Amino acid sequence: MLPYSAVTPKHVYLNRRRFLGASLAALAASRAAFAAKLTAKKTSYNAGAERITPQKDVTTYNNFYEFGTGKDDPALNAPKWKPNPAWTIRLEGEVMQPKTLAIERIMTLAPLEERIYRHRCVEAWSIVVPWIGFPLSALLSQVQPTSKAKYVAFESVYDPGQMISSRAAGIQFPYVEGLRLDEAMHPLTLLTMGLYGETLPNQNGAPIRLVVPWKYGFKSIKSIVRIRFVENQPPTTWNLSWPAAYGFYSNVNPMREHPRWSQAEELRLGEGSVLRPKYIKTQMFNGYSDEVAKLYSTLDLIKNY
Ligand SMILES: Nc1nc2c(c(=O)[nH]1)N[C@H]1C(S)=C(S)[C@@H](COP(=O)(O)O)O[C@H]1N2
Ligand SMILES: [Mo]
Repeated sequence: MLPYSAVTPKHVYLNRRRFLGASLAALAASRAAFAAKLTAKKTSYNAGAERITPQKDVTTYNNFYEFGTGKDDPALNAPKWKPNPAWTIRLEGEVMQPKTLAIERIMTLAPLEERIYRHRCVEAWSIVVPWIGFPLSALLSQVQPTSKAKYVAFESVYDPGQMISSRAAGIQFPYVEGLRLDEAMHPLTLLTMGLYGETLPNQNGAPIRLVVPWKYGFKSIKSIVRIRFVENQPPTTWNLSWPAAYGFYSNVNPMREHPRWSQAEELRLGEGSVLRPKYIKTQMFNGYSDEVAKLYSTLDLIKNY
């Protein structure tokens, strides 16, 4: 794994500059420096010999329903979005003392790492992405949960003036997700601010999103503004919209079919060709069994999908 300790102060500085609205030239320079550091320290995390998906596929074919339901809508519509430059995340609920943290402060909570993760969308396509971030646990440990806290509920930003309506999207906004507290604290669960050596493009969940690599992609909630510690399993957007298809856990599981399609295989984006698309076998927990299977040792994973 990539230890960023050597370059952290510079990163912190560069990121501050970026979020405080540095000039365009300084921004370009800081991005270049940021990218250069990352290339120098590139580390693969658990992706084996798999190829990193071309950046273009990752940023132009995806889901961000707030900007439209087509796979090319986020790349078409999200770049115009102006996320609040004074972005904050509110930590609240079953905690001793709720806290609101500014993005600049959040960036300093732990050394940034580059992690190459497989990402498996429930719609049976997959990508391999070099994310930049650090474990979510570094943020969660900024507050002290009460003994009642068993789950963590996440909420995305919703700006009706710049995003489509719930009715048009067919799902509830703001987009909400949830994890069990032990899943949220797991070292693989990444709070993510960048990809491919750059800050997150809007369509991938700027300025800060979750990446939970052993679960279907929709658990990786984008553009987070609120995190609530709760006692009971919280509602999640896709579960509310179609409970038979989308459960709370949504661990990648090739044995458990979606009502409309098999989950045994996935289309790897950016490889193969139109005539010969590359399909590969989907792995249990998306290939992260060694790390996470023990979290579910007492659960029936067909019932608890
Ligand atoms: N707020 C919000 N978060 C979201 C979504 C969304 O529509 N809105 N889509 C999810 C789905 S279905 C997937 S596959 C991933 C896609 O992440 P990526 O675009 O970075 O690949 O984001 C997830 N997070
Ligand atoms: Mo997805």
